[in-house]
Amino acid sequence: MDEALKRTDRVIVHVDLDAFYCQVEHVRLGIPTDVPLCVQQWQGLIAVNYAARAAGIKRHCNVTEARKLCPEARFVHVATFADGDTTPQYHSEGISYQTHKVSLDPYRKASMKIMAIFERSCPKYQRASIDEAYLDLTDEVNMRIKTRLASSSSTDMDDDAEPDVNWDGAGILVGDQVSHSTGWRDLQLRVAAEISQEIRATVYKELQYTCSAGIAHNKTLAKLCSGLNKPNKQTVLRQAAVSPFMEKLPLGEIRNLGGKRGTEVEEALGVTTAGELWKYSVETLQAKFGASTGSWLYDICRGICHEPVTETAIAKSMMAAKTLRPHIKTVAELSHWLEILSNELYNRLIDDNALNNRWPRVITFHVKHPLDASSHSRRTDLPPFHDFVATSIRDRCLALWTSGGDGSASRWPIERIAVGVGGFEKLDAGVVSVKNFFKKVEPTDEPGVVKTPTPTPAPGAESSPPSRRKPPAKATNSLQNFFNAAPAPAPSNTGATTTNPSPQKHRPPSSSSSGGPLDAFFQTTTTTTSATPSSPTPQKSEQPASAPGPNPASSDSPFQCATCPPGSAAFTDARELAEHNDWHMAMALHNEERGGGGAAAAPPSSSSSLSSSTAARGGKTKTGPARGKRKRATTAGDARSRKAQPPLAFGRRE
Ligand code: TTP
Ligand code: CA
Ligand code: CA
Repeated sequence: MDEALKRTDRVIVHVDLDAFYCQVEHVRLGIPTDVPLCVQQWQGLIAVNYAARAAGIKRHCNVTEARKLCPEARFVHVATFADGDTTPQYHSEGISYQTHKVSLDPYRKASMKIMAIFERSCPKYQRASIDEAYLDLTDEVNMRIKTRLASSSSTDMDDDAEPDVNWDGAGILVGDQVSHSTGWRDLQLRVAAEISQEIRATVYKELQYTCSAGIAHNKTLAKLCSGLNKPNKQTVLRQAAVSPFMEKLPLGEIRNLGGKRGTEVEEALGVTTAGELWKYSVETLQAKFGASTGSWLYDICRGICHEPVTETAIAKSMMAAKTLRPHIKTVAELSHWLEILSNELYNRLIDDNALNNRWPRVITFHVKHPLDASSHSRRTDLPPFHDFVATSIRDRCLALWTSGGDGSASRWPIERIAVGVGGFEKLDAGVVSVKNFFKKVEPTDEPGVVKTPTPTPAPGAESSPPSRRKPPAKATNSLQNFFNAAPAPAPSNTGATTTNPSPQKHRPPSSSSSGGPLDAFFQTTTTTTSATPSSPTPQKSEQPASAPGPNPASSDSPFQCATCPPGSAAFTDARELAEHNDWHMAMALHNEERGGGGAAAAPPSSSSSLSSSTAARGGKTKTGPARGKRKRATTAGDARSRKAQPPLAFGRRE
């Protein structure tokens, strides 16, 4: 038996929620899922449920078009912060980009709960976007196999014998729908299918969300499979079916080959499917695309992928930003928008503290004036956790603004503002006292009082999910650069013949600064970003969010990004362009914080998926169990909260 298990492989499941934002709204509003429902942001749709898809509505329709296609569909606008809101609200009237700021908090929170189930079910999991994760089930699968064999007569099985596998009830098989097969690897997949069903059932039972899953021997194949039979189904790719499946697979459907890089390969070699790459030797591919990328291509077109499931890195910074249209010209307006950003960061910081027991030291305030090429930034300290209230960040930024320093203090108008917090430190020494301090606080309904005894868990690398996250059609970096410097791949028993390092471990090229898929997915709204690379595995469909990408239909749009390479980032309207610019600003700040200068970063390429409202690196993010509800400080309550908390040393109110 032990010998036989050595002939097995890894078993990876990729799980992706069905029409995720829509499901969150179905559950919140108690609307049955067979009612067509779309989630809108301003006048665009960012999620469309399956009933609405059946009526012909697509994600890139606008609300007017969608209503024509399906008059009975429900349209739910994402939550927003309006003037005076300290937590995001589901406003339904008068929502405007000029007066509101989108919050994807409800989806982040739902995501945290889902990820907690994944983690509970499989400690080796990797959050890959706001609504998807990879689970490495190898250990659990092999344990189940051993246990079952031990309790049956099969223990006597000859090491050369191959076990019988019954596929009934396992899900949909890619290729031939065989009902039986033999082999250890198939047995592993069959057991993984069983565990996957258990996990999906748990998600449904606890949260009423359905999800789809792909089950295969590596991440790339599992990801390809999870989308094959949506919604609410799982798909298994047996090793025997890999070659026929890959042979016909369009190159662009493979992770990292969905954008410019895929096009580069297609054009250089005149190929469109993975199978057409088979005729090229690894040496030829390396000569054309570089050693790492060539080797990676050679493997990936055969369905070979060594990339490990890695735990999510924790964010190193958080940021919120807003492009201001019209530009603002008064301190009152600045104060208004800073308060909105302050509230947003406040909520996320408190969640992050509950989850990671850390607190940032520094606030960086960024201001961009219309005619300036780059923004100006200044820093100050963040109040300690126990002195922190919802308006602390606003007050400190206003103090920075009025204190002058780099010549930007008195300059109006302002086109964009961004506020970042970073320099996180563990509250190690004070951990007990700080936690105890809050535990002793009596619950109160008084608004504005920071009661932290029972915080809700936040996803580690929190970030805002994406809004429009179609990647720019053209990435700025070459395919070759993409994988350079990749670490050597883990040994594989998939039969790979190449000895070159696995490129997937490389950071995506697009933004020198950042941009793992996690970032992306942590990303959130276009206007809220945090930057920082996290996961080393860029994924085509996981580009959530970082840089709001251009609408593919708008390549001749007059709304072109001035920072991106000419023609590479066109938007349908000024609002989308503004959101995209917010992302640049966030990235610039992030780069600056990392010592990379303040220049605007390139937007994520199609495969780099940056994102995030929270950037990360350097730690493990664990989604822990909910610790209960916490009252947030509110603006109205700030005065009251100040009774219990000393006023800030500086800061000013308008
Ligand atoms: P997806 O998983 O790509 O899509 P989905 O979950 O809505 O539908 P499917 O069943 O096909 O997986 O994205 C997850 C959520 O991310 C989606 O519900 C809304 C958000 N999102 C955006 O805001 N903008 C985008 O461009 C995309 C692709 C997704
Ligand atoms: Ca999904
Ligand atoms: Ca997804």
